[in-house]
Amino acid sequence: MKLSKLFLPLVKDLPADARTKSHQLMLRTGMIKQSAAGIYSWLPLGFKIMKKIESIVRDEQNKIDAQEMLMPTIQSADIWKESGRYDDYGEEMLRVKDRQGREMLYGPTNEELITEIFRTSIKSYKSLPQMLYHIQWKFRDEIRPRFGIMRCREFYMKDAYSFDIDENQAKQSYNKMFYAYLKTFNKLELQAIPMAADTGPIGGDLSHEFIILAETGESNVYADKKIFDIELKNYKFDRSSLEKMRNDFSALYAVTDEKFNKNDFDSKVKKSDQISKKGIEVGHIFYFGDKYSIPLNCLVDHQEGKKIPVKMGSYGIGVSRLVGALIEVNFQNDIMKWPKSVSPYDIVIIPNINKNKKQSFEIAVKIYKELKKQKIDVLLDDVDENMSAKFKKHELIGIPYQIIIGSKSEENRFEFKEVGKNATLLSLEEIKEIIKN
Ligand code: 5CA
Repeated sequence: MKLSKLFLPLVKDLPADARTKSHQLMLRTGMIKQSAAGIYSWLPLGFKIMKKIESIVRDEQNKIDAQEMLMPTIQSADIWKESGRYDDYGEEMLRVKDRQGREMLYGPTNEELITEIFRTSIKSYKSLPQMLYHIQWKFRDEIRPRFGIMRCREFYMKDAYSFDIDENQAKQSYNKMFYAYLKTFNKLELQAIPMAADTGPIGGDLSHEFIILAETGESNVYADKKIFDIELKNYKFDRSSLEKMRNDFSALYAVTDEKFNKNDFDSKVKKSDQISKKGIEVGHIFYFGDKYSIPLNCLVDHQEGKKIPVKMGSYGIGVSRLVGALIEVNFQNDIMKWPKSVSPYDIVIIPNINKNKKQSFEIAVKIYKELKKQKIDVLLDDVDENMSAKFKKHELIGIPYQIIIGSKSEENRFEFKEVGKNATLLSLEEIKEIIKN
């Protein structure tokens, strides 16, 4: 892609409410545009990054054999009346009427709808366990939407639902998801801490939030820093190893405000190991047994011939919120560097048009074509502006690798720079190798 053709509406004047790094950067680089309070359009740059995050989330769900599907955003109020949550959910739920006067709503989550689908489709214990997920827009009429897409009203979520015959099996599903979440966040180069959590309007008695430490986070986090020493690679994907993994995490103190108790914290964690910081919740998982299957009558035939309610859990990841979380973590000293796995482009070529303009540009185009041929997703900065303006712009766009064509480049060796590191002179072959690895 040529930068001159990219739809990248850079914004200089930020609204007063843009106070966090992620909100500011996303507006400045034209990743998003607000269309109403807490509702945003995702413009090409932001959308591309979000889609890459989505694809990593999807891969890790598929790896644990969760099956992807797609439920609608608009749901009938009837099933929510069956579960009892239609009234309980309160003003966060956006309620609408269709032309026949039927009560509908924009889904804030999907426990009811998936249970309704399941109860009419699966009749026997032999079809269990099942794990289904979708990645779909949600709407919650948050009382105070803020921080851009971090706490907005319409947001993009991966939500998965597990169905098991008994509590024991359901907890195995929970552990699998726990593992998949840690893998997902690792791939995004984020260190997520699983924390014992309250269950809120979703319900149930077992729940973990996955939290990324960041100054602008909304949650207060209290944890034992030994939790960072637990390494996922030490666990296998089998029942007992996954159980051990969850127990190892649970043995260390890690909670947010709602579960915080100062006496416990001080008695369980020695002072020098205490972390007391802010964090961003990027995922939340729940085991709630038959909270929905009983009222919605979601039963399966059991071995002894009697019908029993399935045991369920639900598992959410804030896919759109993750875009902001990655910025909060990676935007340092006014320089953004996307993790390679989600960067909008693999590399950017910046010809020095201050000197030997025509020649630099010709070399840049040649390299651009060559990298494209190799299926490397490359951005060519062909905009006619001075070098300092160019560098400033790329410090915000955050592509991790740059080729700078200018005075320092030799005939067949070019100035190559990984953001945050010193530039080196490399041949195109060497550059290709680095990008491909
Ligand atoms: N049904 C469950 C699990 S599928 C559920 O809805 N859980 S949740 O309420 O915790 O939401 C899951 C994730 O969505 C959160 O961890 C958070 O990352 C994201 N999220 C929730 N509310 C918002 C919001 N207003 N704006 C952006 N992301 C949000």
